Amino acid sequence: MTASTVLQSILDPAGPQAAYISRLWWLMLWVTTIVFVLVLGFLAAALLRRRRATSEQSLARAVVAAVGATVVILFGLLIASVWTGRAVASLGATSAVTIEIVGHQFWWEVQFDDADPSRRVTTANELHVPVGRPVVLKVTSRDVIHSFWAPNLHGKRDLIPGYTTAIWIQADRPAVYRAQCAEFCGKQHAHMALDVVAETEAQFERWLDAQRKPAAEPANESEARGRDAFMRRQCVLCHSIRGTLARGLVGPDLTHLASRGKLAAGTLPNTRGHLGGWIMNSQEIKPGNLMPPNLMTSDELQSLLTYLEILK
Ligand code: HEC
Ligand SMILES: [Cu+2]
Repeated sequence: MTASTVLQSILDPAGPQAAYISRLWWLMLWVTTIVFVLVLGFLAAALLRRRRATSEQSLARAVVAAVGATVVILFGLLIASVWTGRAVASLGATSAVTIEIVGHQFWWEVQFDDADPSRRVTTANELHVPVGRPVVLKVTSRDVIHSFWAPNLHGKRDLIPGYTTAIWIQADRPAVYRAQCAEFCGKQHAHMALDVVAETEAQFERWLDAQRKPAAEPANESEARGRDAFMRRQCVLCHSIRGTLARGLVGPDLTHLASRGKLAAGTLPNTRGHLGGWIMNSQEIKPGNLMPPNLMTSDELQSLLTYLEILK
């Protein structure tokens, strides 16, 4: 991964929508802070002057003025919030990169559609987008309600089973932005993260081209043994590796597993050691996730890892 990872925060906006949201946040913070300070100021003044008599008339005038100011301020904030809601709803662009995101317990399926099915790209837990271009995310869920939230880019959006909604984002500078499931979806909800990799147009096209290729073929005996192990075991029932017989749709597509930075929705760095641990018993690492443990000899595991590592 080339770009640096930035802190996951709504206060560090990296796109137009997030900028609107953070501006609203600052406006509300300042307005409420000023109101708070004023109220405390009046309270202190009232305590200090309590012995002096005040005419009923001036008291009534003060109350009316305070109620008036409250109404004006609340209306102001309401207008700002409705305006922000409208502004973030769309980028008003006529063309955009369209990407489908499907939430699963507890990982993200990412699909780049294409009229030509052979050019369609399916990946998981990593979303690549070109910098400076509007992107439409069509989001839905296969099981329960999840919520897509990349705070540096946009607000939250629920992923609802059987229902697709669109969310516009645009990343203005290259970096890796962390997104997180923001709607409690089960035991491993907290381990359901997604990296949004914003890169230059050229890098993005190169990445997309690489993802379009079918999986790498084994080049030696150990890699071939690893692939046999994968095809012989239940892995094929749940995972797809394009260009092979593995067509499972229960778990993440593994065609280009080795190109991803992390494993299991941001839970582990993608290294050989972590991959081995995950395959042997992912329940130790992410208890309650939907992949069963796999008992195998160390020989079989090593060749399986050697094979999975060529899936760049
Ligand atoms: C019953 C279905 C099932 C079987 C069988 C299964 N997996 Fe999985 N696998 C999953 C699911 C579901 C996930 C996503 C888990 C999560 O992140 O919550 C997953 C995740 C993974 C990941 C991480 C992928 C990523 O993008 O982070 C790897 C690698 C993997 N499985 C390899 C294997 C291998 C190798 C086998 C066979 C030895 C196997 N799996 C068998 C369902 C299965
Ligand atoms: Cu979730």
